[in-house]
Amino acid sequence: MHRYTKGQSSLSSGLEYMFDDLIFNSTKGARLNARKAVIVFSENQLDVDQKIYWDNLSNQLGVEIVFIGVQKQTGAQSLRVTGILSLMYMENVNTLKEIGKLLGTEIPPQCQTGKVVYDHCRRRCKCVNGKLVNCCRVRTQFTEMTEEERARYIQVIKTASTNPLFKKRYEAFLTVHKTIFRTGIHQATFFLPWHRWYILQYENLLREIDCSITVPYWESAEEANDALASDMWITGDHGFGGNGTGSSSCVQDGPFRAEVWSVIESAGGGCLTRNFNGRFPDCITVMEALLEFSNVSSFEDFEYFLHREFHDAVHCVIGGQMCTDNSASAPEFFLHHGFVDKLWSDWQRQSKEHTKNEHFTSQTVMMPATNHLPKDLLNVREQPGCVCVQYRDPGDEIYQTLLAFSKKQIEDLPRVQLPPYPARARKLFDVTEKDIQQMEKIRSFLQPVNVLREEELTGQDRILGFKKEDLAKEWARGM
Ligand SMILES: [Cu+2]
Repeated sequence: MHRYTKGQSSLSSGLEYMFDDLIFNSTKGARLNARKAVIVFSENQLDVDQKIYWDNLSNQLGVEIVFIGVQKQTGAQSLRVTGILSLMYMENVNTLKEIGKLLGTEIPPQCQTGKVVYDHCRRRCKCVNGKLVNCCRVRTQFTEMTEEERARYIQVIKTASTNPLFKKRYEAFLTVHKTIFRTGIHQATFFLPWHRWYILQYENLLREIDCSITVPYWESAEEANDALASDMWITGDHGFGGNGTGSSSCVQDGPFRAEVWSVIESAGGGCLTRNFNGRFPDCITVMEALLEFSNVSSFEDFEYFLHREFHDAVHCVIGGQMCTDNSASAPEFFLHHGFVDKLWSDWQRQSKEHTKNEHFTSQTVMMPATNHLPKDLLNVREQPGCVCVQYRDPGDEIYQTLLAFSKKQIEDLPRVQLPPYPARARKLFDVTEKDIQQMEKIRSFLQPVNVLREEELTGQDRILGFKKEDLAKEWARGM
């Protein structure tokens, strides 16, 4: 049976289940010679055009049309239904909303042209002539999500990793990253598009469990000097748990603690491990890199910064499995990669040439373990399977303030010096002497003009790597 759902009347799985019941169970044996049927819920009159449409469908294609009136006053007369159509009623149900309630789901709100509407899978859509169009999955900053949303995301990961229905595929999928770790996916050739593809596949898997899920991102740059201080690592059901402890570095608290959760077989099947150590580039530096290397021709420098200085460093500052080729088995992997992908998309959205730059469009070799060329993943809004993704910018004061500053203002902000590239990352990501030289060149652009010493910072400033007060001062000066 093929189901077609149109516009705001898209149907929840609960309703679909009811249809199955209605069509198949009430007419015994019908499954053997199934007929085409369209079921229309309506609480209003149908307009004339729609009636012609249904009549045509019925007469020309032999499709059976079943109308279900859900309002007390909805009768054959008001629906303008004629002889060829069937009409049924739902007793004691007066509105579509009530059907939703009855089935524990929600009927999407009325679609008014020009309005932004979220569909039943929480995709952000535009409403045009009663139809939901340009629907996009929205990925948000993890620590800005509500506690309930965070807990739900974590619960879905736990279902995928433990429920026999998903476990095998979940494990096989995460093992791919390890299997092909050294086949170019961590070199500039494939790094960004391959990981964008990987996040998408992971998200697709999680959405089989709960279609409202998207993979959040962790905006780690605002906690660059003390990553462990982030709300990412709280121990309730809405955090990823804290640092590893003891000589094993096993995580002993939170939803992924050793007692209740293990990493996949291919990663050894033991406890999740973490071993926080060191720091990575702060959010001023990240913003500066976006501005400093903003030209299409500077893509390679931007990629180098994002990839080596930022991505590699965060992996190894968290440590444990995150700093090994088993990194994908750590649940935070995808939130870290989500942020890297978001930063790439920030750089890309400057222009069409930025989105489809030659570095990738010129490549003619398929990416490892995929049926895709790098160019298939260049537009976040047009990913394989017609998936549109949108990153919602962080809403916090610091991010929003930095966003409003000029390049010169950003450069002048006092902050601590860039940390050295972690020695642990050098081996893991096969970083060569030539790479190190390239990094030195990029670093020379990004080192602060006005240097702060770490000892000068306390409280939140110590976590940030700069003084929040300096941001406020600069803001006031610029007004
Ligand atoms: Cu990777």
